[in-house]
Amino acid sequence: MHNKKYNIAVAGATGAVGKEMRKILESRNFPVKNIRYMASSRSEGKILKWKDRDIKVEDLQKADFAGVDIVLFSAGGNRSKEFAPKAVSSGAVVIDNSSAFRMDREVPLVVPEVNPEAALNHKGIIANPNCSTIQMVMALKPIFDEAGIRRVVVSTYQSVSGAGLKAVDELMQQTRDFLDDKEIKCDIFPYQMAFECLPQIPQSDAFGENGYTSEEMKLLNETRKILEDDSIRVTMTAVRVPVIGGHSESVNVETIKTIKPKRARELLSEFPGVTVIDDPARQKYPLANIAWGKDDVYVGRIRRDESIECGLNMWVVADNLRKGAALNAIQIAELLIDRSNI
Ligand code: 25A
Ligand code: L14
Repeated sequence: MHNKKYNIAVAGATGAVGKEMRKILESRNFPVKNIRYMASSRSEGKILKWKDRDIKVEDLQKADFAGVDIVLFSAGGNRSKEFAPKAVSSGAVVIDNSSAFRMDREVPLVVPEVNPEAALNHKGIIANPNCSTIQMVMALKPIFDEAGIRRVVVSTYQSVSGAGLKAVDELMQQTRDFLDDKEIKCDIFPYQMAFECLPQIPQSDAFGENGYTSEEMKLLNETRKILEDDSIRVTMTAVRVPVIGGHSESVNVETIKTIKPKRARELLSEFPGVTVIDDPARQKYPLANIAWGKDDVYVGRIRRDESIECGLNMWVVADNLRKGAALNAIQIAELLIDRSNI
């Protein structure tokens, strides 16, 4: 990296992902010259730290992006649609965590370990993929490069932190109320989330005409875009489980060429950002509680799919707010800086 420093803004700085962004920018020593935090009018004037400095949260609606080099957006799709173009016309590069622009042909969709080159063709906006997609493509990429992929069958076990801070509070409260024999209140989730699995993500407007949820369709469409292969077939079920942080996934891959579990383990171990935990004899496999707070994607339970000629099963776990959102976005910014694209 050069010695240049950058003016950064975080839009949605008070949210679950925004909070991780602030932590990660600090811990990775990101070359920050000046930093600004933006959120809704509810949070205007609130003081948040940047190292030992006090930073006042601005109302995104009123914010002027002049002089900002990079804006990290994580305030929901509607806010991105409204304010990202404004930031771009003031000369900033936008790295957007929402689904607003992901499938836009003009917008690169980037996981730096998987398709870094795509980022360099941006026209002002780069999209950060969905959390479940990111961890899955991290595990698929080395297998794809070695053996090709015909089809993927994925079921997700997604934590409530993906639905924001208020969703985490709701799970905690419901758990207490359940144990205390009190009435369970549901504001965010459509049903009781404590001690339950919900085959619906997100909480509202989830289902399309084909019966799949929008979260499920992201796993198909985003995977094809990132791996640049529209022939890959993907079928998926996305499930919310009462875990606070860390998404888990059962991933079944049908490859074009044979690949042995031992070889997959080797390739995955060598892949940057992936850690293999796979020792069935000692009951070692990835868990949400291992991944939570960490940067890597954890892969284990790697074994042959004995029902087909060429196939593998694996269990893939990552911190959905870090690699699934904030960390990946900041790695995209670092990639632009490294390649002198900004
Ligand atoms: O459905 P949408 O709109 O697409 O939103 C998607 C949701 O997904 C989360 C994010 O949740 C968002 O609500 N999200 C976004 N990207 C994600 C990703 N990649 C993601 N989740 C996982 N992976 P969140 O709650 O964690 O963060 C929301 C952030 O967006 C800011 N925001 C909301 N509306 C805004 C806005 N900013 C500008 N303009 C708007 N109209 C939001 O700011 C937050 O930073 P905030 O000011 O609402 O601060 C949140 C704090 O305020 C409390 N709070 C929230 N709502 C209320 C409230 N307090 C009182 N009354 C309320 N009605 C919260 O407790 C929190 O402390
Ligand atoms: O598309 O509610 O980035 O867990 C990520 C969080 C979609 C919803 C995205 C959740 C969102 C998802």
